[in-house]
Amino acid sequence: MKITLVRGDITEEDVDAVVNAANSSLLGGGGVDGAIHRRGGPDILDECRKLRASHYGGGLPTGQAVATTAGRLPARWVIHTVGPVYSASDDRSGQLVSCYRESLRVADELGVGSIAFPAVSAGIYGWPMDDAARIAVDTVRSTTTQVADARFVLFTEDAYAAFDNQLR
Ligand code: AR6
Repeated sequence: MKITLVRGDITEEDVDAVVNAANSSLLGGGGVDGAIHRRGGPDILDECRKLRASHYGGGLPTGQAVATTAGRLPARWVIHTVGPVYSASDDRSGQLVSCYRESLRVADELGVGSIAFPAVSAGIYGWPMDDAARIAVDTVRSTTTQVADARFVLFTEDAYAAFDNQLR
């Protein structure tokens, strides 16, 4: 698998699947989640509501992933995953690892060739960027998958630098 870094807005990526740093409700929020629903339009939320009414009545658990349409985004699918809220006293890194693994598992089920990830948990959920980058890069690198092209799309200079440091 080829892993690359992009500085920019994940909603503009021309890939098969874009990963959303969602919350358990699947009903939208700020950060990447807000941007994806704004740019992708109402079809994404419609499918999320259907998931809540069927399979995920209690919400999507932390560390899991589920796909919907990408609506008007250039991508074909959005893979929603719920990162853990950072805690200094409780090691939740296993859940963050799971977000990347599960997203790639769902991507494989869909036959995705290219995928774009944001820095899951490293915004509103407070995960320190260097550690978020280490977990993201190590996990995607070490996961067996059919996905050929994985991109990390970083919104800020700091995030880009942290991921660049890990990739070297
Ligand atoms: N493209 C790429 N990266 C972005 C974009 C974008 N358009 N916008 C923000 N980022 P966050 P979390 C970066 O907060 O920490 C939502 O309310 C951002 O700078 O989006 O997992 C959800 O509904 C940061 O580096 O996700 C949840 O409630 C990274 O993406 C909660 O936030 C992740 O920041 C999830 O928090």
